[in-house]
Amino acid sequence: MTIAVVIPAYNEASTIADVVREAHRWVDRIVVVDDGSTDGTAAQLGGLPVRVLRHAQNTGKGASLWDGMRQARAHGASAVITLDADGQHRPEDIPRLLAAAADHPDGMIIAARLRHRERVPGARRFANAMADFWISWAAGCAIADTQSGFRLYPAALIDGLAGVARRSSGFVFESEALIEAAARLGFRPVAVPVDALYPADTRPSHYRPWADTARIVRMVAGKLLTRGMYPQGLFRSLRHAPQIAAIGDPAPPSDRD
Ligand SMILES: Nc1nc2c(ncn2[C@@H]2O[C@H](COP(=O)(O)OP(=O)(O)OP(=O)(O)O)[C@@H](O)[C@H]2O)c(=O)[nH]1
Ligand SMILES: [Mg+2]
Repeated sequence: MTIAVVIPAYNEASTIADVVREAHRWVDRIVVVDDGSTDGTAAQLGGLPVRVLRHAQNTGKGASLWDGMRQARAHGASAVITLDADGQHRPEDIPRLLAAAADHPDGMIIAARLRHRERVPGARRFANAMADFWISWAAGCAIADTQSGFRLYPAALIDGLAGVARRSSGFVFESEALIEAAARLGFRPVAVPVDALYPADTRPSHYRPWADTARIVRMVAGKLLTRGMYPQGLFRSLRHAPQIAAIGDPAPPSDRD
């Protein structure tokens, strides 16, 4: 597999260089999409082995992911791993995502923040639970951590997402991508459990718990209405637990370095 890592970044000057350096330990090809940042995010990347796509203006997370994915596909990537730029995803989990992808060639692999969920702020946890319920219903299967931006997309899945990229922007893109993957494109969501990371000095989220969740619910409601409320999807999403990859824990730091 030729893997590329795509990192959407909006005002992430304090973390982006470390995230890129860590990711480069596991994957050679890294694309950062600097989405109109005003804090010097791109300047932090000088001299690092990374391709930087710069947007003159902010276009949102979805449009940036799509740009990065298309760039990676144009350069022959057979799978894309997406990773947030704020340091909340550990690149050292990348090998576990790759192992899950090898076990599940028709899987859409999600690094699901199932460990230490108590660290997730209350409002965000509630918003995530809402999104998980609705998105799983529309996808027709239970999905763990639908709001994780740390995922592995096989090339064939990316190639099927052009319509989603046209319709859905911002944080809605990743939610609709999951539904399309599972309900239309035949890719089963598979979770790799990872730690939830919310350090005390985390910058304020770009995700707006009410406004962004409302946009996601509206998108899902539209899909359900066009499918006659898809009762089989609700039944299946409640009947079976999310699929979890049989992947070991990451090695402790002393074994890795
Ligand atoms: N390119 C681009 N990236 C964005 C935009 N908004 C957020 N991001 C990136 O998307 C990632 C996730 O953004 P966060 O604000 O941390 O949102 P989140 O992780 O879903 O929410 P929290 O769990 O509260 O941190 C980060 O890498 C951001 O830099 C945007 O408008 N454009
Ligand atoms: Mg974050």
